[in-house]
Amino acid sequence: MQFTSFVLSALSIGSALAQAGVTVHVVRVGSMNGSLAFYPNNIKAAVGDMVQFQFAPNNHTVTQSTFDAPCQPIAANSNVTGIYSGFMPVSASSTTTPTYTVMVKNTTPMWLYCSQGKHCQNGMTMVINENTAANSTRTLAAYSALAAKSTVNLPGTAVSGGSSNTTTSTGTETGSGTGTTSPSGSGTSAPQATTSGSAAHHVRAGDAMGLGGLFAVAVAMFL
Ligand SMILES: *[C@@H]1O[C@H](CO)[C@@H](O)[C@H](O)[C@H]1NC(C)=O
Ligand SMILES: *[C@@H]1O[C@H](CO)[C@@H](O)[C@H](O)[C@H]1NC(C)=O
Ligand SMILES: *[C@@H]1O[C@H](CO)[C@@H](O)[C@H](O)[C@H]1NC(C)=O
Ligand SMILES: *[C@@H]1O[C@H](CO)[C@@H](O)[C@H](O)[C@H]1NC(C)=O
Ligand SMILES: *[C@@H]1O[C@H](CO)[C@@H](O)[C@H](O)[C@H]1NC(C)=O
Ligand SMILES: [Cu+2]
Repeated sequence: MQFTSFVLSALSIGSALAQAGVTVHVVRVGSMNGSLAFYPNNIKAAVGDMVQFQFAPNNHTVTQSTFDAPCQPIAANSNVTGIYSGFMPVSASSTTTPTYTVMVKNTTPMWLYCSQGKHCQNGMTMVINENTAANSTRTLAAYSALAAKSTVNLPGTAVSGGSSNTTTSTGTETGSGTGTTSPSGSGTSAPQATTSGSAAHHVRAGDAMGLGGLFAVAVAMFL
């Protein structure tokens, strides 16, 4: 099933990049059984970790907001530029997966949403390094509830904070099977957040990316 499939891609890429000493958290952006969301939507990432967003059909974004104003780019409400992937159109028949990869610069919570249509209001929201110890009201659930009530859903003005890539791999597809994993760790408070970084990965998704069955992915080249 889809979640298992997704986890497999995380494991594949994570283990490949582990050789380079880099922890990569893979987040799938898009629908899984018709539910628009980020999978997973609540992750803990250490400073220096990479977060790679992998875009499923049809046309999503990763956009950073403040906690208090979901569905609006963070730059509209703070001095932080924030991360913005731009729109990532992907056809249902695509065999490659566009990616957008950022490096985590600090552990300040990063609140993220998809700026397509009403996706932000309808559940495409997530957090990196939620920190309820610093402020117990700033939970993903509360952020999502605020998002649901937003009257706007705005994209960023320019792609920022990370590296995008639309991959066309010549690598051999490998890796089918099952696995389980979950994000773990505890957050710490930190100063203002910005994120930047770059990484280029070749990722080839099998046709199971969109429609069930086992997932196959090959990392042909990285960094
Ligand atoms: C997706 O839907 C199918 C059929 O309803 C179900 O068997 C499968 O478990 C679902 N997968 C997820 C990840 O919800
Ligand atoms: C942005 O930075 C300026 C100068 O440092 C400051 O005066 C202003 O209050 C900041 N605005 C926000 C929204 O933080
Ligand atoms: C993706 O969505 C954006 C915003 O709605 C739109 O401007 C763009 O044309 C879409 N791209 C494709 C290929 O549909
Ligand atoms: C906690 O977060 C809420 C929502 O952003 C904010 O209104 C409140 O002032 C924060 N509390 C503290 C102590 O910073
Ligand atoms: C995408 O990956 C290829 C191969 O690694 C690299 O040559 C290219 O510069 C990357 N593009 C971006 C925008 O990172
Ligand atoms: Cu979306």
